[in-house]
Amino acid sequence: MALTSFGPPQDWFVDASAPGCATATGGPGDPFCTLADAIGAAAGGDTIHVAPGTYVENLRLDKDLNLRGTEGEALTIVDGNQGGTVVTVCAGVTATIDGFTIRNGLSELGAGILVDSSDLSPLTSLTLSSSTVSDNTAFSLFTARGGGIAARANSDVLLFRSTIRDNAANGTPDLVFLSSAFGGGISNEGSLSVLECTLDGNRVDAEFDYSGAAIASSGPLTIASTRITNHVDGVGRAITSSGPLSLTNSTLARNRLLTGLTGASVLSLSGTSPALVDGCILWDNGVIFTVGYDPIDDPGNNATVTYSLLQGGWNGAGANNIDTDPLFVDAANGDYRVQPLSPCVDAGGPGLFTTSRGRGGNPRRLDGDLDRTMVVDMGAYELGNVHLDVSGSATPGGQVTLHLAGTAGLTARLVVASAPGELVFSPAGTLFFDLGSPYFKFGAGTLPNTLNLTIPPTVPPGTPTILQAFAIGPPLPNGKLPLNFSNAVELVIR
Ligand SMILES: [Ca+2]
Ligand SMILES: [Ca+2]
Repeated sequence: MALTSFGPPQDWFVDASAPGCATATGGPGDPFCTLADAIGAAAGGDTIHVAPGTYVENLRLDKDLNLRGTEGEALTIVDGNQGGTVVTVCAGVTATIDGFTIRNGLSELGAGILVDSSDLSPLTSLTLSSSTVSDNTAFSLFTARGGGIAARANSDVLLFRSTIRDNAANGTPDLVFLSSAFGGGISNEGSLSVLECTLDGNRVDAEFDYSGAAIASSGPLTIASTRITNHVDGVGRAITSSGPLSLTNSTLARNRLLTGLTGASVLSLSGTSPALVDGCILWDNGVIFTVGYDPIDDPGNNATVTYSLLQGGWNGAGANNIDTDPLFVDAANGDYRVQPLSPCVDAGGPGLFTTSRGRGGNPRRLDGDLDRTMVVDMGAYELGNVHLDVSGSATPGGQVTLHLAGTAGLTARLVVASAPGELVFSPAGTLFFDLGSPYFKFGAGTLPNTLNLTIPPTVPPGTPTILQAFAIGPPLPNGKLPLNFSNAVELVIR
């Protein structure tokens, strides 16, 4: 906690398109025009609700704040206009940011987001969820660090269900300066967790020294159910890590070299910290080695690789690894889910689960091959036999359309529930609603199927609604039925 108010936490409102916002008080129905006005008015612990719009601002969070993009990341944009870092989390602050796109920053350090802590400050914390950090550039004549995000020492950062893409850390190509660049997507000197995220298309380049097109990390680093693809680094290092590393159920693919250079390793480890790679896919990275210390399998290393698919294999500590095509659905067009006959389905490790969902929202452990044994898949995505999408008008009396995709011919059922929850239910997966709250279920035909659902006119606005489907497979020889739960779709009736 940096600054605390003496009253209860307050809510503030921002809407750039609201009439009269220039003289507003920031209360409900009287929103400010800018986030800076709301940050100035708020006290530590307050929450700022931001309506859709593009806010051309460079923000400094100098107290504990919660920023909420009310309509989500696609519609709520903070644009730094290349006028420095877009969002700075000041030393000692605890901040949460949910539902924003943060873009177009330009600075030496942390162009999109800078978590500006130090060994001399109190712990600085950021949770970034359901957000996108894109098209930011760290540039320096000397050392550029953290194109998308830079987290300095003594920070604790959680990235959750977010996308970090098309950011860059660049040094000058001028021969006069021996420039360096680290962390095109993210530079971490604190403690970083990246859960159910996508890192794609970040770059790093400089004259003298450069590494970590996706992530350059010297502190504790945890990555799970995350896709890390299409990065460009002169020596092929998508991730460089010298601290303790846990990399689980993630996909590293199509990370590339700068033209004409030869590669080392897509995951480059240094130092003696333990590194665990479990349940991952490392494939088609255009490098000579997959995981390594330059050179790979340095007997002095401290890495263990288990239940993973590695192109080129692995000769170090660990077991149950394979070297065969993962059968992505369509990697060239950005679809890194695996096909039903992939060797990665139900082939992950039995013991280690750090997220409840795969990237894309399916339960993290599903019985993909319908043999009634629920096993996590290798890679960032979990193959499921049923997927639910909802479109339409989630209003009292409105109608929504439910699109049930999945394995043709399976029997589908649907649950409509009123409170979120999380309960693993072997062998079917995870229920994402609370069984102790009201819910009802009904038959939903045969996959694939489309159904219309009318929302009762008596449902009050603001009511949360969770929809989840399940698929029932053909009976096994012992008469038992295989089951899969789908992703959950969470609606708020407005
Ligand atoms: Ca599975
Ligand atoms: Ca199975």
